Amino acid sequence: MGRGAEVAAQPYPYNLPLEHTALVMIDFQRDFMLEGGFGATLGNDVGILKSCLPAAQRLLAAARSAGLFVVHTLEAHKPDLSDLPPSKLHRGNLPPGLRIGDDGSMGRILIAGEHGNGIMDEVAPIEGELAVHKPGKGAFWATGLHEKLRARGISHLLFAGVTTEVCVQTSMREANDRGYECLLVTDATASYFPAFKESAIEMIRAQGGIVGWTADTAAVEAALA
Ligand code: C5J
Repeated sequence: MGRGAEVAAQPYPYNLPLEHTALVMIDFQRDFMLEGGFGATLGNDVGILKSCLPAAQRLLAAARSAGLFVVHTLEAHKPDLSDLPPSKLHRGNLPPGLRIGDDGSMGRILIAGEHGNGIMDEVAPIEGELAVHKPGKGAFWATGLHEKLRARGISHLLFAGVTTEVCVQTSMREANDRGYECLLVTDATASYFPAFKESAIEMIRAQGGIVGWTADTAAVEAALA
């Protein structure tokens, strides 16, 4: 199986094979983390998400140093909205909020290629890393991500990103059902609702790790060093 590492995780230690592990950075986008984006238009206090950026930067650096494959996801729709179901377009009842595709202060809301839809500079992808546009909350719906990971022999996934209980948890559950061994890095993820973040963490690792493991960035750094 090659080189491995053990992370001090909950509910018990997590063993990862370095050549078969990827870091998945979920939706670290301006649309969720800054004023003028999708998150703000839904009525959320977006400032709270920035709390996870320092840990996410450290995690990304550790993964890059260890040679892990890195995936970045972006919740993004095509400019013609052909991948946007009416149910998603019309969800939300928070006037004067903007809808997906409308013009906002960072460009069209949640549309691929717009400035607001891009990844925060602090954790931006570099050459050789995979950036995946996803029209849904989960990273495996309509993206081809599973096939790309399988082609590289990836079996283990470390998850970070925003928001914990929506796109991160959905993606982790999708991955778990596809047979990946998943670990959520707890301080490298954030929610607009801190209580939801804590609940998601508990749900993931309950029942002997029914969705996967959890550990903080320091534990992952120690394992990858
Ligand atoms: C949401 C996400 N919350 N990235 N997206 O709509 O979690």
